[in-house]
Amino acid sequence: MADLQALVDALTESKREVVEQVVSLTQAAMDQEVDAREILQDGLIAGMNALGVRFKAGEAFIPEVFMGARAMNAGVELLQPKLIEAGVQPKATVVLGTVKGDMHDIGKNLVGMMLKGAGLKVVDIGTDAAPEKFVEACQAEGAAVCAMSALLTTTMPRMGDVIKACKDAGLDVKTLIGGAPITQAYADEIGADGFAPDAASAADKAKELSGV
Ligand code: B1M
Repeated sequence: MADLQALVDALTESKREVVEQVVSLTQAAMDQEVDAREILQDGLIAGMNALGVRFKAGEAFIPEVFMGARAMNAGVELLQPKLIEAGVQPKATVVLGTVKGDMHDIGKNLVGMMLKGAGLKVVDIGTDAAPEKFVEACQAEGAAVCAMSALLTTTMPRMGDVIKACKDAGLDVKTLIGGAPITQAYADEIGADGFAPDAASAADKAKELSGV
């Protein structure tokens, strides 16, 4: 019997050797012919969720989350052919970017990793992204959620511009915002559908907003 709990534990603890551990535990589960969806859901995603909980509680830090995300990506890569065979599709698509005028991307990248860890497809449009770029990507990808990051008080207002551009384009998309200066009060003020204070909460919120 494959030990998916060991996979969950390796990701939750996210120690220095987590990438090697996850690759070898994923391979072992595949060798024992455990269903790829089970390995993904009950091993990799469950482990990343647990690491997210530790991160939110201040028990794990950015390096552990980055390593965990790298390990998760390595595991998913290994599983990919089996997942395709099993017809596994991401649950929903999130377009993610840092708004116009803002080059900060460390937090955004962390959010992207947690979203992927939650089984969502992430279309990362990078930094300094104009409202039209968000709209085009949401249209092209049929995104359920348009997610924006801003780190500067001077670029926060660009989030309102993106929300307006999505509405003007008639998009059926929920908007999610976050970043160091952003608060729930600000989200309410500009009419965003959701706010998340950190990467793990962003994944929870994106799932809630996309209804998956
Ligand atoms: Co900049 N910078 N920076 N900077 N920088 C800050 C943000 C600043 C607070 C530093 C300071 O003065 N104390 C300050 C902003 C002040 C303000 O507006 N109130 C500042 C400034 C002023 C500037 C420049 C203007 C400096 C200058 O040139 N004079 C300039 C602006 C450039 C630009 O963007 N146009 C600038 C440049 C840079 C660097 C390029 C040097 C570098 C960025 C490198 C990069 O990102 N690739 C940089 C850095 C590293 C920082 C600090 C030190 C760290 C930011 C960071 O990555 N934190 C920052 C000071 C600080 O925060 N202590 C600072 C770690 C990251 C994991 O956290 O991004 O907050 P964070 O993400 C969190 C949450 O906010 C949340 O989840 C993440 C983790 O859980 N979150 C979301 C983020 N996005 C989310 C989206 C969501 C939900 C949650 O939903 C979609």
